[in-house]
Amino acid sequence: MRDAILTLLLEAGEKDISGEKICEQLGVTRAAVWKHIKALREDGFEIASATRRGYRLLSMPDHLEPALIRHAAGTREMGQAIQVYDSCDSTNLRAKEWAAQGAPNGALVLAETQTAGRGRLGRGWNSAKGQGLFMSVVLRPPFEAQRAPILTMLSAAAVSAALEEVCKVQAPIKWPNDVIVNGKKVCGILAEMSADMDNVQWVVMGIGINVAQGIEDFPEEIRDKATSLLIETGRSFQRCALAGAVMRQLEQRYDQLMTAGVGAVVDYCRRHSATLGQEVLLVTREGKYKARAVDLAEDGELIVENEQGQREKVVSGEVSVRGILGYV
Ligand code: BT5
Repeated sequence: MRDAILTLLLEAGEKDISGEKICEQLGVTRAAVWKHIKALREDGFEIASATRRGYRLLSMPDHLEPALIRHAAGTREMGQAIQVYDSCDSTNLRAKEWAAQGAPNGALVLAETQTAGRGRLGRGWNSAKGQGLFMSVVLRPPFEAQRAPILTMLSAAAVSAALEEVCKVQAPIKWPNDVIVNGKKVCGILAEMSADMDNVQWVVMGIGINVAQGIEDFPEEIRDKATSLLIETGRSFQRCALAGAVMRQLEQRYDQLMTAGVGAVVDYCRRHSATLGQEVLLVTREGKYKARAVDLAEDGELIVENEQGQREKVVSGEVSVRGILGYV
């Protein structure tokens, strides 16, 4: 009911919506509407009310609210089915559980904080309460497992484009799974998948975006490479609006991938790459070596040139790419 009332207030925008209309549309009593409006106010929503004219939403707190995210996204699928946790172990774990129980394509899990936020290869993800977006989307692409890595790039492209749109910052992609602002990591992506012999059953795309941390909020050992949108722009951003923008960008790009193939994603990542042209250190199971990142292949894999001038393809998931001079 809270969600439905909030949705009606959001849809009314700058106009008032009468208590009577809310009662009619939702089939509840005036007293019930009043009770929910009161609860919303207690949670920090500023709602104007005037006799005979009705209610109007003036401002919102920075809570993770499904109705706000859905409204900001304006999508068909991505970010429409939503679960929000105040605290959970990892949104990827929760989304994997939901996926196994049949969550639809685009289902989204968010948390205010994570007690066991995860990075790749067993690493952790620092998840300061209320200061970041910690979210995981369930994707059900109708293709085989070896095509799944493109979805990580697609998600990185969606985050990069959303940050450029909402925060007006340049947000290039450090291949394959980081989004960078001013040379530091503002977002990391962790893809996990379940597949059978023929097809992907689901992919859970975990996206962590640092929104409102100050530098002292990060543990000391990552302060040289981590940053937040607040640190880089000096501005605060509504996390629901940002989550909605990421979902909108994700849906657009996902639809395009399904209808026209990988070309547009790879092209976006090429044009917004923090990696291409850089000297990088490739860390593989066999050891480390230096190379220059020269291009993205048509399938999105990284092409590097080693010190002997030979070119080779790097497959994501098998290597870490590190900058020689800084993080990028
Ligand atoms: C990643 O791994 O960048 C993937 C991070 C994915 C996080 C999201 S949050 C929602 C969802 N639920 C989860 O449990 N995970 C996903 P990787 O490339 O391995 O980078 C991890 C490394 O980044 C760590 O070892 C630290 O050095 C650094 N790091 C940790 N927390 C960070 C933060 N908040 N911001 C920037 N860097 C961080």
